[in-house]
Amino acid sequence: TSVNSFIKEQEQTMSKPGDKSEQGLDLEPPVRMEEEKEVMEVEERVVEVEHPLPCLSESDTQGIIKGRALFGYVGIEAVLDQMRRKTMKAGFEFNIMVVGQSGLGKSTLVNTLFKSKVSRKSCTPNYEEQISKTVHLQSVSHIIEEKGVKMKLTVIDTPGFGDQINNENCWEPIVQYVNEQYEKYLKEELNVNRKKRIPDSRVHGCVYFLPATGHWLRPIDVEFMRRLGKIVSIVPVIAKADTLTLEERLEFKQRIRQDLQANGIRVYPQKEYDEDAEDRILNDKIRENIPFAVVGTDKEHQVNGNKVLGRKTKWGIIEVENVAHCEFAHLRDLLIRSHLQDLKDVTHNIHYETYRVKRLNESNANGLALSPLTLENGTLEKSDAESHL
Ligand SMILES: Nc1nc2c(ncn2[C@@H]2O[C@H](COP(=O)(O)OP(=O)(O)OP(=O)(O)O)[C@@H](O)[C@H]2O)c(=O)[nH]1
Ligand SMILES: [Mg+2]
Repeated sequence: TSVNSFIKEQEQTMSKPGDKSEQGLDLEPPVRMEEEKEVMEVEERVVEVEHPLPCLSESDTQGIIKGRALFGYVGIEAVLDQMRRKTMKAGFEFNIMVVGQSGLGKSTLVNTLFKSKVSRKSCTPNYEEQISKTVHLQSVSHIIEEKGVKMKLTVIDTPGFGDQINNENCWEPIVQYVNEQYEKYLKEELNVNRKKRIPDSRVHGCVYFLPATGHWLRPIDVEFMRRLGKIVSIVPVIAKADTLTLEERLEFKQRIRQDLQANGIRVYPQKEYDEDAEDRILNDKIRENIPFAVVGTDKEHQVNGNKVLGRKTKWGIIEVENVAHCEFAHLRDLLIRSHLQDLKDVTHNIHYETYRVKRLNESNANGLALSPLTLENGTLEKSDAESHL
C-alpha cells in the first residue's frame, strides 16, 4: 500500500549518509501527492499531542516532534486490521425476532429474509416448505459467510396473537423470552469461571408487524409495542403492503408515525441514541420512512429471464426485493447492512444495561445471590437462578 511504500522510502532515505533527514532537517517532499497528505497529517497530529506535555520544556518537545516527524508513520491505523482479523476469526451473532398478530406473514418474511440476498446461496430447503401456523416460539439460524466474515443470523419466529377471545397479556410470552435471554447473559457474566466469549442469544431487534388496515394503530398494538419498546429495539413494519394502494400506504405510514409519537412508543432508531450529526442525518431519513411497508414470499419467479423473489397475482408479479414495489429491501438493509452493529450496541449498552442494573439492585436488596427472575405476572422463573452464583 502507499503507507508501506512510504515507510520503505523513508528507510531508504534515512540510510543514505549525509542525507538531509539524518541531520534532523525537513524531509524531501514526497513524490506522490497522496503520500504528501499522509506526512502532513501525521506531523500535525504529533504537534498537537506533544505540545501540552507539562513536564517538558519547549526545546525538549521540539526534539520529540522532530523525532516523530522523522519516522513519520506511527502505525495506529493498523489497529483496524487487527480488529478486523479478530472479528473475522471469532465471527459474530445477530438475533432478530418477528412479532405480531396471527396471519400477518411473519413466518413468510423469515423465509424471505433467508432466501433474499442475505443468504440466497445457503438457503436451507428443509425449513418448512409449506408455511403453516406458528404455534411455538421457534428460531431459525443460518451461518452466513461473506468475504471471510462469518455471521450467525438467528430469526426468532413467534406465534401470532389475536386468536384468543381474551387477548389480555398476550405480550407476556414475548416479554418473558426477551428477559430470559438477558438473564442467561447476566448469569454467564457473573459466573466465576466465565467463558471467554459469552454466547449471545439476546434479541438485537424486534420486527413488529402491523396489519395494513389503513386506519390507525389498534389498542392492542399500542399496548404491545409500548411494553416491548422498553426492553428491546422495535422496528415496526406494515405487513402485506401489497394490499394497499400507493396513496393509502403513504397516508397510513404518516398516521402510524403520528400515533407512535402520541402514545410515547419508542421505536428504533431513537433520536436520543444518535451519536453525531452524521448519524442524525442518516437516521432522520429512516425515521421519516418508518414503518417500512413490506411484502413477503418464499417463491421465486422468472422476470425478464431472471429469478426473482415475488408474489404472483393475476395482474403481475410483485417483486419483493424491488424498491419500486415494496420496502422489504429497506428493512433488510437496515437490519443487516447499515445498522447491525448499532442494534447490537443499543441492545448491550441500553436494554441489557437497564436489565442488569435492575437485577443487581434487586439482588443487593435481597442479599448476595441473584434472586430468581420474577415474571410480569408475579410468578417466578422456573430455572434456579442461583445455581451459578
Ligand atoms: N398478500 C400477502 N400475503 C402474504 C404476505 N406474506 C404472507 N402472506 C400470506 O399470509 C398467510 C399467512 O402467512 P404466515 O407467514 O403463516 O403468517 P404468520 O404471521 O406467521 O402467522 P402465525 O404463524 O399464525 O402467527 C399465508 O397464506 C401467506 O402466503 C404478503 O406480504 N402479502
Ligand atoms: Mg407464523
